[in-house]
Amino acid sequence: MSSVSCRNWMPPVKQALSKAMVGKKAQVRGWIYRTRSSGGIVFAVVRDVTGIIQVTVKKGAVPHDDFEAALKAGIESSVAVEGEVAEDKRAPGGYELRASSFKVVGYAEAFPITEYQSTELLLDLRHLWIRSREQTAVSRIKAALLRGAREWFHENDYVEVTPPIVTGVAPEDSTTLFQIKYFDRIAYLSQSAQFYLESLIFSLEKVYSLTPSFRAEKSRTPRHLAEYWHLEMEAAWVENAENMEVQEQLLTSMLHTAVAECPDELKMLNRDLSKLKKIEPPFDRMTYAEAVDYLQKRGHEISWGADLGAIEERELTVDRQLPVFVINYPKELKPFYMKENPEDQRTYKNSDLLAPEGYGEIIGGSERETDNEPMIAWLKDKGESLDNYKWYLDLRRYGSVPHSGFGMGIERVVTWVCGLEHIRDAIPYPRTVARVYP
Ligand code: NSS
Repeated sequence: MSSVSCRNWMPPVKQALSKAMVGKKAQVRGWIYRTRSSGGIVFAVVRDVTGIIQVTVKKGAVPHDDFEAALKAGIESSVAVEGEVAEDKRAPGGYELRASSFKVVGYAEAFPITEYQSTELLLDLRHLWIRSREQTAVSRIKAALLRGAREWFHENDYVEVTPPIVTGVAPEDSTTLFQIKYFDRIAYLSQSAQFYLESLIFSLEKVYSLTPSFRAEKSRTPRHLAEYWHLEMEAAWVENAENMEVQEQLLTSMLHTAVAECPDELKMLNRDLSKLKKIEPPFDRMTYAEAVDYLQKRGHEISWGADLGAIEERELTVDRQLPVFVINYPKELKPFYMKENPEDQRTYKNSDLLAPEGYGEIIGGSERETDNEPMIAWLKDKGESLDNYKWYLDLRRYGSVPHSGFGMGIERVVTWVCGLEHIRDAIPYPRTVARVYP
């Protein structure tokens, strides 16, 4: 319980201690990261938004109650400290705050996370684990990537739009839809905003959205979430070659923003900044047929028409430093809305962008079919109700234009940029087959 009113405190300095502050008064508010006491001194390392700061609380240098509070306060207790900045080589960062006042704002019970914990326990205690320095670094890098994306779209005249999450259509795969009871009928959680973005290009021409997408995929893999953040764009008058150029530029701009704004966070995650800095367009393009050929030569049992899974995508990218586009997939492997490739009618004008170092697919994109005839034939063939798609088919009936777009899985990008082993660490509260708690 609070033993001090925060209102009585001046806002603390939100910057790390530095040489210029030595001898000056400063205030710190934060949470105890670790603490020990010896011979009338408490050494409390306090964590705040700037990092960690060592605070020394000396008996006699603070009021008696403050010293008792410093002795009593355990890990994750929230504290407010005033004192003088001093240089000390042994302190993390080289500086410490010598307390003249030490108030506990909220005592913490014995913190349930200690050094070695199972993955399951850390997921059960996710609401506490997200305070960790690794998780904090990932959150900052993710925010920088998203800011980089928004800036790029803004500079290139795209309009951010807000498509619905509750929908009646399955743009990707009707077997991975989450059904919800929607008043007295069934509806679905969105798999992709694509169809809605397509409808908006007829007025805004260049649009994008950032929304949660939902996939009821039973697969427990290190790259699938049931709920992920989807950055999607759609543009009128754009063919697939230009669509890929947009992806290269957007992704590069996102990476450069993250490297510029979060170098310390990336280093803390052991990420080699020089690798990320080198990423610049153009990225290589290889056809699906070339990819199959490459895989066969490396001993993979794969033939034309088979999908590229995590293992194949790993092989295609493990030795690469730049992302690579795989283009022109066989029609059977991709959804019905894609435009046929006039140079090989067995394939579409589409691309998957694979991240380097073995990470694999981060973006799926294509030029879109502009005529209803092949789409209606496909839907009928699959036994889909044309009524559900009537509005989508209308888009081709009233002034159809060439257009393209793509969707980027934000947590896939974060997994790669942060060098994570599992996608669940790219989101504060991962939703997987086994988990909706906390
Ligand atoms: O299914 S996609 O490949 N394509 C679409 O949804 C298009 N309708 C997007 C568009 O053109 N507007 O998904 C796009 C990306 C894919 O490349 C992955 O990076 C990511 O979305 N994705 C996922 N991330 C995490 N977990 C899961 N389950 C997942 N599924 C796709």
